[in-house]
Amino acid sequence: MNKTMLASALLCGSALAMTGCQTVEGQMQTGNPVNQPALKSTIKAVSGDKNEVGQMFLRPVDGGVQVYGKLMNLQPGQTVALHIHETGSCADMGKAAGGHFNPDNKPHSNPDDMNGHAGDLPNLTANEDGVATINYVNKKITADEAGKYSVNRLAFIVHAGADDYTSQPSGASGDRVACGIIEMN
Ligand SMILES: [Cu+2]
Ligand SMILES: [Zn+2]
Repeated sequence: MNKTMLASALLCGSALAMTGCQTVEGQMQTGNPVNQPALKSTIKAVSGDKNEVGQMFLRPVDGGVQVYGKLMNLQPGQTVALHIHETGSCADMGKAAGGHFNPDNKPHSNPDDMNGHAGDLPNLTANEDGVATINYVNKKITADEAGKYSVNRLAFIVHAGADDYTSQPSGASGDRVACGIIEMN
């Protein structure tokens, strides 16, 4: 099994509705198949039994890094914020992850704004099965092992609410509910 197939298998686990599975598989087929995910992250709840609630993958593509994956166990229709935070720790209910990854001292903003945090990402909205997917090219980060803009060894944080893309310093997106360390695939 090559890495693309492995990623598909992870993304298309039994908990995932077929529609969501097909969506993620389709997304994976649109990019350059030479570029395997360089980085990955297993997203876990920050409280309770710290159950796994999602998977994220990052791979270099033309002009940026494709961030793709899914979150599970959301409320149907729930919209949540996802960001890359500056410290690779999920301790203390995710607070140890610090603020948004921001190597150039920019304000929090819409993820498409090149004058915003490098770690800003679009909100995700769950389907009727509580599964939300993301497929987004972030132009402000790299998937390299190290470097000023590399997100290796940083952390994804999922928040309880949506990012308004405006409020400082983090979009008023609510409590940290899940977290995952980003690591080499
Ligand atoms: Cu965040
Ligand atoms: Zn931000």
